[in-house]
Amino acid sequence: MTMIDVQIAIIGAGFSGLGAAIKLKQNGFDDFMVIDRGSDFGGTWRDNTYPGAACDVPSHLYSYSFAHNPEWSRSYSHQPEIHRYINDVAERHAVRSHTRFQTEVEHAEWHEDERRWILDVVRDGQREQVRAQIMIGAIGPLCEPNLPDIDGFDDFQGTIVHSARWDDDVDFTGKRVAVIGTGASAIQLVPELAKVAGRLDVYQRTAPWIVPRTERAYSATEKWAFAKVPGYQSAVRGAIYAMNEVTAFGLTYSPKSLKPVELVCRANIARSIRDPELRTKATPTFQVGCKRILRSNEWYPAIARPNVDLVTDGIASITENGIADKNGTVRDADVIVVATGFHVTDSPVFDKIVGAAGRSLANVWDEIGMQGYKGSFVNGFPNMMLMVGPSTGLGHTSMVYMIESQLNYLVDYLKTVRAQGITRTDVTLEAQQRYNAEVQHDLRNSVWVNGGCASWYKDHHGNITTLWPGFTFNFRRITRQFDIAAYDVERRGTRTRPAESADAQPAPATA
Ligand code: N01
Repeated sequence: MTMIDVQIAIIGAGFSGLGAAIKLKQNGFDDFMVIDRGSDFGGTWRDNTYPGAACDVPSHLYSYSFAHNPEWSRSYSHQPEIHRYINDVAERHAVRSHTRFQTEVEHAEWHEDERRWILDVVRDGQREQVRAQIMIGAIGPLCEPNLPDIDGFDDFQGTIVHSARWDDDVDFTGKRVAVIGTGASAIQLVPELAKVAGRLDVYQRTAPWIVPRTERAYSATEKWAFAKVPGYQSAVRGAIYAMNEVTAFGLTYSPKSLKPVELVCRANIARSIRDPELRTKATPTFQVGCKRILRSNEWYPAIARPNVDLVTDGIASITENGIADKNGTVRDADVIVVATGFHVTDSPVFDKIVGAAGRSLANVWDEIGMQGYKGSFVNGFPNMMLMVGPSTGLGHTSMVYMIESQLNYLVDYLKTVRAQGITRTDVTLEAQQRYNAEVQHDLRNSVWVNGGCASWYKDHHGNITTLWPGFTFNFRRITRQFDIAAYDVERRGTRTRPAESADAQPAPATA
């Protein structure tokens, strides 16, 4: 078996893994390898190729601050353009030579005696071992498709496609199509499928709140200005950022102040749907913001089309030929599109990462909920930094901003390790618990906790462990510097690690 030794292994070549690779290079850390199971950069933006896939955060903010793109064609970009952008940035920063594509990490385990992460990977059917002093888990929270727990999937004789694993060979023209789910992915793909399908049944469990999408193409003059007028693109970026942060206030601290957003959503429904029964079905019953606020001008016109039915009776089972609802009606389908999201707090990847006490992330998080320190480190998993880890997700603005905050933290961590000859770093249980208690305290009045909805933002303990509470500039502030006091560290030639860091019992989750 081939064994490869590197200082730093980065798992994942999406926005965060690529960002980490670039920052490492820029700061003189050249001994690293990026590993990704796909065939190019982009992560979720490579994998989500369903028709209509697009970003609902404006492009000028949904991009790296160190790689502005004056050429964005539209105010909100579509998937192919974002995917292209990420690969262009990778090319410009020459990180491809550090990257192993089509390489799947099957298992990653911390070996205490060697002070190394050992990664078992499979590449072209060949097993290899990568040994790294530091592992960066840039695996992305939205990468493992979630198949709903509905009886009968195996019996279905037609075609099943998940939104995050699109199959371009499936022809929807004139077909009877069923879509399960009405989240961010579904509201983008349903309008496209409705244009070509013979019949389209959309199975809605919970109606989403949807604001209009103020999307438009940029003119040649605007693109010229973005490229040539000093500070113009940064100013636009800053303005988008500032406007979005206002929403953060409402989501976290004052859900009542989101009432105007709800009125905009209600007007969107009233404007687009005439049939009172369909209007009622399409109107959510939870507080706006409790689930992600979606953006679309096309969803309501699509579900009002004569060839589209919004089914709200609930799914009883999948049959050989279609879907049976809870009223006993069976609707035939040639293709079922499953737009039911991702395993976020219960990702199967968590089983593959095993820390110092021989326990996997899945074991640990099953017990305490998805907790970490500053979204980056987890007690008992030394020398491992997660990108977009616990409590870093957002409902209101660009994840790239959060990723870049973590990149600051990562670089300062690595510089500290280099300067001080550190061989082992483990966040203390006390620091992690204190941090999570603060996060949960900050979330107590939020719409995500009190808005009356079920969402993937919550873990199985009922805690919101995916979202950052409040303003993103606060996360930027706390990740500016690596705060070594929160960690048990061991330096070259010493073994000063206190016993409790790996072995102590974590506090149970509090719902
Ligand atoms: O997944 P979701 P998604 N029976 O989990 C329904 C990001 N994103 O892929 O609401 C019937 O949001 C479920 O119903 P309910 C973004 O962060 C961003 O759409 O749970 N229905 C829901 O309607 C987003 O939040 C963009 O009652 C079932 C849907 O499936 C995240 O990805 C674009 C069901 C799942 O919605 C995930 O979005 C796209 C069942 N058993 C995605 N199980 C941007 O524009 C689930 N559902 C940036």
